[in-house]
Amino acid sequence: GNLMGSRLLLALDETDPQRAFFVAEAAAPHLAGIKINWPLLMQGGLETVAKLAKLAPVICDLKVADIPNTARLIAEAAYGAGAAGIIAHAFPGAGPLRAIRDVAPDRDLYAVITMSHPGGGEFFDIAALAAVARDGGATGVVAPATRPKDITAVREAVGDLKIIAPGVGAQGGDPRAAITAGADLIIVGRAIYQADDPGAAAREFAAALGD
Ligand code: BMP
Repeated sequence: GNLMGSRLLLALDETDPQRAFFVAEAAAPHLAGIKINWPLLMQGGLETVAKLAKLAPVICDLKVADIPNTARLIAEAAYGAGAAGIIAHAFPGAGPLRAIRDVAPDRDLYAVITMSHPGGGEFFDIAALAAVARDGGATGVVAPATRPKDITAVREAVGDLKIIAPGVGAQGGDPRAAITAGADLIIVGRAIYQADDPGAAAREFAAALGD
């Protein structure tokens, strides 16, 4: 049994809002949260956040990478719509992260430390960006399930911040290896929302991640 609750975040990049809500409803009982990104937000609008928040906590993966004032305005919109968390890039520095944090000190802020695609680690300095995440008040970080060694390095650098790890399923990452390396939550998109039975797929991933 998994007494800690689900370790699974659904990356809901389904671009048809109706299909997205069907998937979210089917998967929700097995989820720690739903991550939405530009593809669904641009199709469904900001109201998508409030609708999904009725099913599970919503993380807005906006990959914010801007000056503090613009970051603040984006955060006001996303948290105001009901987001439980926002994902921002760390590379612009601690100032923009702090600006987001100040909008909603009781919600989550995740900073991207290094990315999951081939070559996605090339321009990201794990130690430096982990320090930015901490200075900026991030509550968590994003690190790649496709490179468990990087998750281990991120874990050493961020202490007890929450690590959420994309790259499982369609990108080839192994969920158990990511957890063993130090991830807290695993992010799965296509392998769930493109499945014939998204509810069953979510249940299987969640069960595989159980303690
Ligand atoms: P999928 O499981 O379909 O590959 O989806 C992964 C999700 O995680 C996507 O929403 C993607 O934008 C996001 N993501 C990622 O894949 N790698 C990163 O390094 C950072 C991400 O946010």
